[in-house]
Amino acid sequence: MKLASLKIRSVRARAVFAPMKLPLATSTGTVSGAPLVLVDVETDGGVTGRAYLFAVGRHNLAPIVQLVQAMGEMVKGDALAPFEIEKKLRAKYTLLGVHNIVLFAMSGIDMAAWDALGHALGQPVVRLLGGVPRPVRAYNSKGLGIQPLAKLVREAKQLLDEGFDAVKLRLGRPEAADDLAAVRAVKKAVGPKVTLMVDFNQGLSVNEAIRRGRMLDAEGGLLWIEEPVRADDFAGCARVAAAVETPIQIGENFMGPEQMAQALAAGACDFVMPDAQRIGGVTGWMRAAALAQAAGMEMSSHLFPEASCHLLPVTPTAHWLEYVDWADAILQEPLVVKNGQVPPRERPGLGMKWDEKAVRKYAVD
Ligand code: SMN
Ligand code: MG
Repeated sequence: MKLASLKIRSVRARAVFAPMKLPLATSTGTVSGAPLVLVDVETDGGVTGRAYLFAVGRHNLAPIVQLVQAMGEMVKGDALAPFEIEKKLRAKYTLLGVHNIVLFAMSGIDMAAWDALGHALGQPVVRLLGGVPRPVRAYNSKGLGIQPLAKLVREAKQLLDEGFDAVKLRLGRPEAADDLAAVRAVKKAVGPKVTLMVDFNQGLSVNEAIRRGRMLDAEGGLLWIEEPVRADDFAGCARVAAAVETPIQIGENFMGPEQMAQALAAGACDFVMPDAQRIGGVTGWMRAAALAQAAGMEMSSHLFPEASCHLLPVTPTAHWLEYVDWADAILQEPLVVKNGQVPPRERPGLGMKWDEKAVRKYAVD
């Protein structure tokens, strides 16, 4: 298919609230369902590109849908060229600010546009980016929220039985000793071969993060400590990273590669884990990957496993894929994980097709 004749005809955005098998209780809020915005970029050539966005809360669906639709009007008739689309939309939103849900909407259009390119060329997005589909190491990030220890331990075993050898615990209980007890209980139950990460979801002050970080250093055996303090407090996070031995992981809240560059300049962390919808889709991810490469820093993904399994194989410092199944309910062929890896996928684009029956069932007006 000739790309030169491939123009955007319309952009469709639909809201769904998909059921979640395991709710996730973090120190700063609970997620118990998946509010998703489905983005369809339709082209004159009859090719459609698809991507979804995660709205975090149901109440955020409507404004994100409206932003995607407004941006869709702006790019109607334009070439199916993600670089050009990003440049145009960024310019249109400069005075408002390219942050948060504005950036989510741009990222959704970007990912759907890359998916459409993949379909037009009959190639997976990883190949368009110069890579080859490869198995990607993944940890199971469903569940393991803040909950009673017996339930936590049962859930950890169950999540590993799904074919993983790595899981992430959410910490940030009111008492540090209770966090330590949770880590110990899970470590004891799963044994030393399992990789464990922990996530405070921004719940601590800088001083408390240093105190709990040192406590976890002494306990040992954790691959990373994630988001100990407020996501945009790079100076504070740098103090934590300097004081704590266990690597500090941040990045799910980087608003574009520009903010990631600021975090790196501040020495805020040891590892990064951008989120496809906050970093600017496929286009933003590739820029972030170059920053991580220049910094010599391991880069993992946050959510969006379907897109991330195309992105990590072209990330020079690729680390771990975060696996969740939150879009499974509306996908025709959800991602599978075997032996702790997402196997290579050869289907075109990002490889997602909507299960339209499920989309109707979970639709939100
Ligand atoms: C997380 C992800 C999505 C919603 C809430 C919390 C968590 C993670 O920080 O890293 O998985
Ligand atoms: Mg996190």
